[in-house]
Amino acid sequence: MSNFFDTICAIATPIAKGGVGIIRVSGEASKDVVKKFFNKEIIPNKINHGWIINNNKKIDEVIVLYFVSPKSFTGEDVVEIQTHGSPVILKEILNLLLSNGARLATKGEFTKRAFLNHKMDLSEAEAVLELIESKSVKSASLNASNLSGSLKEAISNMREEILELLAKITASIDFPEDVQEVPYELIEEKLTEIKEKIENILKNAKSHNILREGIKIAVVGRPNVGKSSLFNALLNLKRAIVTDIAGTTRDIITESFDIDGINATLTDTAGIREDNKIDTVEKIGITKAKETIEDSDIVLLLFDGTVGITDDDKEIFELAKNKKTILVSTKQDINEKIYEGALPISSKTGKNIEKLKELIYKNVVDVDIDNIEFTTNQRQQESLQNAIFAINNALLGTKQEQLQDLISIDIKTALLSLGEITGEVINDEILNSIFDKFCIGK
Ligand SMILES: Nc1nc2c(ncn2[C@@H]2O[C@H](COP(=O)(O)OP(=O)(O)OP(=O)(O)O)[C@@H](O)[C@H]2O)c(=O)[nH]1
Ligand SMILES: [Mg+2]
Repeated sequence: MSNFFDTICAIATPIAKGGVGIIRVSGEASKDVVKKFFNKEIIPNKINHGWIINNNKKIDEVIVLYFVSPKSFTGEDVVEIQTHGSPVILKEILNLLLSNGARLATKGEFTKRAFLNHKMDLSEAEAVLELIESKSVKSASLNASNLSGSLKEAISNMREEILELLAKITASIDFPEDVQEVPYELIEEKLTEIKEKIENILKNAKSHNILREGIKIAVVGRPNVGKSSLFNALLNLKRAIVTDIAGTTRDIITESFDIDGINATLTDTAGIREDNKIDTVEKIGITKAKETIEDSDIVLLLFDGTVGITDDDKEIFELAKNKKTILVSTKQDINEKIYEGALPISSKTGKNIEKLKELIYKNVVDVDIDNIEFTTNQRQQESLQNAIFAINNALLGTKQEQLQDLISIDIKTALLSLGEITGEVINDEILNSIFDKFCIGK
C-alpha cells in the first residue's frame, strides 16, 4: 500500500505500571526493525511469543503481533509488542526501536496514516480521538457511532445528491442542443431539501457540544443556606466542609458526577453576602462565585426554606438573570413550606435530590439524545454552516433565475464544504490541527 512513509513507533498504552503495555510500530520496515531484537520468528496474524533481547540481555517476555498491509489499523505493516506494563521496560524497548531505524511517531500519526491510506475518512479519524476523550457513556457511544461511519454516510449521501444535481446542470450547459435545461423549480426543490437536512444536523449541534464537553452547574446562594450540603448530596460524597458557621466555604470546589450518562461538573461556591465583617479571603471567594455563575450552563439558586426568599437572596439571584436557573428551597426536613416555582429539597434526607438531577438534565439537554445518530464537533459544524451559506446563495440565484453557470459555482462551494468533513477536500493546515490534538501512540 503506502510506500511514502517511514517507519514510526510509540508506546500506545499509558506509561504507568499495569498488567500489560503495548508498543506500536507502523511502516514498511516494522517487521525488520523488531526482528533485530526479538528472538523468535515473526509470523503474520499469529501470536508470536518470545523474548526481547538486547546485547544478550533478556529485557522482557513479550507477545508480538504482526499485521500485514493493508489489513492493519494504519493500512501499513504494523507490529504490536505486548510487554509487561512497566514504564522502564516500555521505554527500553522504545529505545531499541529508535536505535534500529524506527522514528518516534508524532501526535495522532497512526490515525493520520490510517486516513491518508484510506482506511477511514476524516470524520471517522476524528471519532477515534473523541472516543478516547469521551467524558460520558453517551458521548462515547455517539463517538463510536461516528467511528462506524454514521456521519460519513450522512455527508456522503448529501454530497451524492449535490453531485447528481451538478451533473444535470453541467450537462445542459455543455450540450444545450441535446440536454434540456434543468427547471429552476427542480433546482430549488433539491437545494431546499439538502439545506433542511444540514439544518437538522446543526439543530442537534448544541446537544452534541453538551455531550462532548459535559455540563457545568453552579451552586449559589447566601451563606448557610445549605450549598455545600447539597453539593455533597448530589455527589453522594462528604467532599465539601459543612458547618453552621456562615462563611464556611471560602474557595470554590469542583467535582464531576454523572447525570443519566452525561458528565456534570458541579461547583460549590462561597456564600455571597455584602457585609463589612467579611475578610479578604471571603471577598475573593465571593468574586470567584460570581465568575463561576458566568462560566456555568445552569445555576442552582438556593434559599433557606426555613427563612424564605429575602431581599439579599433576590440580589444574588439577579447575578444569574442571563443564565438558565433552578430555584431550590433547602432544609425541607425541618420546614414544610411550599414556595411557588421552587423545588423543596433536603440534603439531610435526600428528598428530591434525584428530582433535581432530572430537572437539571431537562433544562440543559433539550433534545432526545437517544435519537441522535451521530455527533459533530466544532470544525464539522463550521463546515456545515459554510455549506448552508453557499446553498442560500445558490437558492437566491435560482429564485432570480440567474444563469445556471453562476448558480453552479455556489453549489460547488457547498459540495467542497461538505467534503471538508469527510476529508475529500483537505489541506495540511486542517489535517495538522486535527491530529495535533491526539496523543502520541494513537
Ligand atoms: N436540617 C437540615 N439542615 C441542613 C440541610 N442542609 C444544610 N443544613 C445545615 O445548614 C448549615 C449550613 O450548611 P452548609 O451546607 O455549610 O451551607 P453553605 O450554604 O454551604 O454555607 P457557606 O459555605 O457558609 O456559604 C449546616 O449546619 C447544615 O447542617 C438540610 O437539608 N436539612
Ligand atoms: Mg459552603
